[in-house]
Amino acid sequence: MTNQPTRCDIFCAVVDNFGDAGVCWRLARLLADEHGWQVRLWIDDPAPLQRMAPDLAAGPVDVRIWPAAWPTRWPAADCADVVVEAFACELPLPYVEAMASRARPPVWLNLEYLSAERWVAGCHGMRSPHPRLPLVKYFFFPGFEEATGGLLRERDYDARRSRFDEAAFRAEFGLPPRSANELVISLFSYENPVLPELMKAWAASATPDRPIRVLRPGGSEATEIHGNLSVHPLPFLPQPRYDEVLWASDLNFVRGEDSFVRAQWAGSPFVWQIYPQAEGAHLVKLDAFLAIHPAGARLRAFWLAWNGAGTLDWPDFAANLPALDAPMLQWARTLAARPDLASKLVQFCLERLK
Ligand code: TRH
Repeated sequence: MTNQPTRCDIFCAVVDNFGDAGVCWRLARLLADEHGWQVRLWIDDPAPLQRMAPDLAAGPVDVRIWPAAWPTRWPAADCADVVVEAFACELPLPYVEAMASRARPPVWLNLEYLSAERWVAGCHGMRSPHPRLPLVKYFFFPGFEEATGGLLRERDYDARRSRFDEAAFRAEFGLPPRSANELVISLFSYENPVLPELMKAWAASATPDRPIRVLRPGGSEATEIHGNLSVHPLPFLPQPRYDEVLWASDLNFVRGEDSFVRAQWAGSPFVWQIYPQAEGAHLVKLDAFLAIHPAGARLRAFWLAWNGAGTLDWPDFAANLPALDAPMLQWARTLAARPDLASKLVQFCLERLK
């Protein structure tokens, strides 16, 4: 290798899958900001990125729109040293041919979805030779165990958190100062048929001594007040600021992959709505996570019900909340002590680029 920065192309096909853009953007930023890589992010729909990163034109990631039709030939010199194919999206054939024509082919990774299933550690880093061309693709699995690719986390996460000013955050979004014993809940979810029932349970359990304030990031409705329950929409914030919503809350409802990971870094109790899949495949993944989490047994019934399997019992879950604080923090610390995904990815690639 010369001392030129490593060039990396990330390919992301969003289709209507918002979170894929979230994961790719976070990875692209980390590789550029923390590792000095020269990153291009090829994305078919820039709309989700523009919401998460309104300042993206300022760099450091070079965002390119994935064109409807690619050029038929791609210059080999325009291929990166590292090529990340996110979530098995198919790379344009001319690009793959250009990769194969290079004297030293790029390190080609398929970045997979996050899962706590046991087989993940065994499959992380596995090779898949191209059937026709002299290329090898490696499977790169994010994960919770040491033997996986790890999780995305910024080096300055703790510093940003310690600078967070909750009172200023609340004032900025028109929320009154926190009252004693207020339970603040952030709610970021897919459409969920159980939500009206949960809202009713919140309204029924909120009291003057224990009011409930729900923050709905990305919500467009007007603020609603039902007795001691208030529901406030928040604007969809730039990606780093979504952490502030989590820090300002005592309980976080999150979904998909990226917000799910952020809730774990926040270290407060959280409820995960997993992306629903055919034939309940998502419930297997949900269960795999509950099995490795130190509070899994306490979370199980409520999480399953939030994901459509079982009866939602808010009073029972609420009574359990104080007992969740310690295991949530312990889990956040355990994970944060491990190398983060971007550092692992860099190491994996540099070893193969030597
Ligand atoms: O949008 P998601 O549902 O994404 C999911 C996952 O990627 C999942 O693995 C995939 O299978 C599924 O899509 C189809 O939820 P997720 O992953 O939490 O992504 C949301 C992104 O939006 C995340 O990066 C955080 C960001 N965000 C903001 O930047 N600002 C905000 O105000 C909010 C609420 C979110």
